Amino acid sequence: MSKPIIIDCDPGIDDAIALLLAIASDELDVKLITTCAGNQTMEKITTNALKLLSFIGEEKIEVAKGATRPLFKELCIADDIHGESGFGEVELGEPNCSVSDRSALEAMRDVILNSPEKVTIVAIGPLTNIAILVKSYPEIVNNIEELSIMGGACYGGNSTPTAEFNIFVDPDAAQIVFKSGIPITMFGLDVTHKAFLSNEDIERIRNTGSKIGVASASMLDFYASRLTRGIHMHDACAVAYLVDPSLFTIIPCNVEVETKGEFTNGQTVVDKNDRTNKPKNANVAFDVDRERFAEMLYQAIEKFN
Ligand SMILES: [Ca+2]
Repeated sequence: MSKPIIIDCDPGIDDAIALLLAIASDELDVKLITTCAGNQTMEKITTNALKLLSFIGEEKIEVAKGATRPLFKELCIADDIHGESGFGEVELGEPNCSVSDRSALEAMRDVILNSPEKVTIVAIGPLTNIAILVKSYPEIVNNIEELSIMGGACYGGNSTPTAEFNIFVDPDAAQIVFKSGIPITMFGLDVTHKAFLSNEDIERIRNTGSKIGVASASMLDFYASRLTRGIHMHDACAVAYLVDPSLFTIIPCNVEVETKGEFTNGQTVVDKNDRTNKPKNANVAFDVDRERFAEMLYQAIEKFN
């Protein structure tokens, strides 16, 4: 039986690949997509989600708008990596579906409460929507199976020397989520930097010949042109784990989020060596079988032929 999931995202090129993987996977049933400002502004990322669903003929999946900015900080976006539209220079055409009448908060609550099984949330943007959900409806925490998060790092950041982008955008939200008691699996830069595609992988995706294969490869070309250290499929890790957990090496750790540091705001403080004896509130991924991961992404995209 497939696992019911909600995807909270900010598409975003690697979000697009993560969405394709989730939708293609028989193991997962995407009940809802919610958006959270991050890689680009709310209007752009929500339009991107709708365009992608229209492009692949999955217009029936509900898309609900969430937070337009972090809880307390000003929004910072990643247009340097994802471009002016959020999808590089790829034009997927106008969407033929519209955004939900429900807010992300209400839609998440309803999907979780109405599901006979516990629902898993894949959070691949800043954690603002999830923090608001936890604070607004604490009674539904027990109905959440797991949070699979792309964010943070044990060693070194990409927005600052110590902070990863998704957590850096809204550290206050992240700290609420890590303290929520929901089972968390964290895919930080320690593992996502090992989850890269090679240029050959991208060519293989392009050569599927399908319109989604060609569009995905064009997005990845743009993404590659903006990155100097590899074509990292950050967000897809949080989905791939739900399809096949055996891809990853995971260590339970205590994780706290730095919300006050002068130089370290947004850092995830991962107690990998168990210095604090604090409760292990997250399973943190440190390694991935890259070859199998890349093959999984290829096969997912090929399925849209
Ligand atoms: Ca993202």
